[in-house]
Parts: sequence; C-alpha cells; structure tokens
Amino acid sequence: MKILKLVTIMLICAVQSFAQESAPNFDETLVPFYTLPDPLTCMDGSKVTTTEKWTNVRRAEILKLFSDNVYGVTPDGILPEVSYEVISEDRVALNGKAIRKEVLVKFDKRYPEFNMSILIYLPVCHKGSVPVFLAVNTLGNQEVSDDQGIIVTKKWVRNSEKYKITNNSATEASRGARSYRWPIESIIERGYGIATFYCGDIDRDDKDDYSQGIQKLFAREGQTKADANEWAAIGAWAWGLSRCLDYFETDSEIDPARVVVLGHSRTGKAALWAGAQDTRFAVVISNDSGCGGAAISRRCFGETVNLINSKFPHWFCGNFKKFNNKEDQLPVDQHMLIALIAPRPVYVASAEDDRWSDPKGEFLSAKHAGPVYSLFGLKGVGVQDMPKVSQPVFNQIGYHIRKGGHDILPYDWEYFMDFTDYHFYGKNSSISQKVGL
Ligand code: GTR
Repeated sequence: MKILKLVTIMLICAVQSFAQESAPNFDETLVPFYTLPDPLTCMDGSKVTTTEKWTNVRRAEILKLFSDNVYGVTPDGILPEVSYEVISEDRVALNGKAIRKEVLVKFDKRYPEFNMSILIYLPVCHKGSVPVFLAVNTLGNQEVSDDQGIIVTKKWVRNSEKYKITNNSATEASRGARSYRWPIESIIERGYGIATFYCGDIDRDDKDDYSQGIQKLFAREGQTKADANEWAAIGAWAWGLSRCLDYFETDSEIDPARVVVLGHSRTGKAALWAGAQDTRFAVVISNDSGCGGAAISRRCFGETVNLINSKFPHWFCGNFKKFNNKEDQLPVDQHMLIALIAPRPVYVASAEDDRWSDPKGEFLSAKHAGPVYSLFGLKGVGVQDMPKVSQPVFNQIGYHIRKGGHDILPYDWEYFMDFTDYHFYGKNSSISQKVGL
C-alpha cells in the first residue's frame, strides 16, 4: 500500500514538473533572471574592440556556435551542375503592370527531382536592374496571387482543409490563397521586384523527411539520418534563399547587390539565418519570427526551445534538443543572430497579440545586437525602451510592433519598403518625414 502511495506521489510530481516545463509562460513577472552571452567577448575571453577582430574572429565563432547548436552546419560543397531555365514568362502580367517569370533551378543531374522554381515579379517600366524582396512561401508559388500564369506546385504540400489541399497535392483552390500576404502590386509600384520559392522544393516542412530534402545531395553514402550538428529544414530553406541570389547574379534585370531577404514566422527564422550567413543579402527582415528567430530564447516567454523542438523536430539540428528547458546553457542567444548581420540594415517586426512569438523578446534581440553595430560607428535600434504600438523606429536596425496577431500584413510591408527606401535611397526619400528622420 505504502509503495503504491509513493509511486502515485512520484508520478504526480513527474507530471507536474513536465507540465511546468511544457506549458508556455505569458506572464512577464515569471520571466526567469538571465544573463545574455556577450557578442563582443571571444571564446578565449578577449574583447572585440575593432571591426577587423569582429569580422575575422568573433563573427566566425558565433556563426559556428549557431551552426553546431541551433540550425545545423550548412555544407559548403559546391554543386557543379546547377542550371537555370526560364519555364514561363509574361511581360504584361497583372494587367500590364508587371513582368512575371518562373525560373527552374536544377541542382544535380543525378537527382532531377531536386529542383526549385523561383517565381519573380518585376516592375514593367524599370530601368536597368531592380532591387528585389525575396522570401520563402509554404503552400507553393501559386499561394501569392490568383494570376493564372503561375504554375501550381506539383510537389508534396502539407494537407490543409483551409486551403483545400488533400493527398498532399495543391490544386487550383490554393491559387492566391495567401495573396493578402504578398502585396505584389504595391511592391512593384514602389520600384521593387518580389521573388519567392516554395519551401518544399528544398525540404518538405514535415517530420522524418531526410531523404526528401536537399540534404540528400550532400549526404554520405548510405546516410539516412542527419548527424546531431547537421542542417535541418530551416538551414535548408536558408540555403535555398542563397541559391536564389546565385541566380539573381545571372539575371540582368535584377540587382544582386540590393536583395532584401525577408520572411514571416518559420520563414522569418530562415530569412535571419540566411542573412546571417550570406553577406550578399543587403537588408534582412524578420516578421514575427519568434522562437529560433528574433526572440531571446532565455526569456522562455511564449514558445520555448522545448515546445518548438517537440512540435517541429525537423526545423533545427539534433543538438538544439539538448537545450530543451535549458535555455540558460545555450552558448548563444538570438541577439547574436541579429548581430551577425552587422553592419547591414536589419528590421525586426512584431505584432501586439502575437504573444507566442514574444514581441518583447524580439525587440530585445534587436536592442542587444546594438553594441556590434556601434563597433561599426552605427546606431543599432537607437532606443532603450520598446517602442509603442504603431510607432516604428528606423536606424541601422529597425523595429515595429503593430496592432493585431501573428501574420504579415500590408502595414508590415509598408514599413519594410520604407526602411529599404531609407537605406537604399537615403534620408531624402519620401519616408523621412513619416518616421521622423
Ligand atoms: C507556429 C510555430 C512558430 C511559427 C509559426 C509559423 O506553430 O510555433 O514557431 O513558426 O508556426 O510558421 O507560422
């Protein structure tokens, strides 16, 4: 009897501690005390006081720490047989306002099934090459517009009642399903292009998908599972973003020196990781990227490392699971991811009701990346306190929090374009007054 009682008590304790560790916290007063790792102290304890030391020593250290412990190592193997083919083109798309093209990228002749289709819209009346926004999509290129010319993806897509995706196949019903997230006409009216590819072209957003993803092209013979420090889905999508940039370097209509990589939520995590690794991206934008994106992991507010790894085990590398409920032992935190983008402009956007993504944690990352920007003589986010709702701040780091929930809305895009105008065209651009510059 006594033993039964003891076992019951032990079981209750175990369940309680599991619930405590697994339940998300939304109470600011319960955020644990934490100390952030210093982006400007090297592994050997020496301080970084020059941009040279940052670039040559500390930046490389931090990149390696993120690779080994969070996103997995991106292989640097070159694929020698990459080819590009324009598979559709319309020079009078969207009622004559845009050029639309889709470019099929084939990576390796051994595996023709691994290919990526980049959908690109450019303004019709552009002179020379144009700057473009680039982001991953998660339903297939057809999600961005009801433009009948877009090829509906034939790749595996997650089933969705909302978007009428059954048998993991997209149909006409998903054409334009998320067009409100892609204000193509406003983007081209402002002189920018917009490009995207479907995440499933590179790696399915699904558990247990090692053999389906691009990782296969870099695997050892007979390898069926990623090693603990090897890349997972977010790393693969980030890699795909860089491969788009490779293509842009060959397209005379696109300015490869002015590519803005951005993403919302899971694709925001990928955009930040792509921007951190690949310095060719001129501007990096994170929208509601939350845990594993812009939010400080140590705050354990909203989604935690444990929660994200349990629900999406295929997003981060195996080693990241070691930090489930042990965020304080991470050798990095997400302010260092933002710092890796320095001195390039970076923008972090949050939404008031998106507490799952921890808006305050997203702001704090932007703020605590500041010392690295200062090293370059640049202002980081330029404010101490979190800006009020609908009061964006623009410096070398930009930040806004808008009304509403987890989404990417025209409001967000408007400030992303303003921020980009500010950095590409200077203070005299029309936005200066709007944000009080
Ligand atoms: C959620 C996930 C977030 C975010 C989001 C999304 O379910 O917990 O980390 O990535 O999905 O991508 O919309």
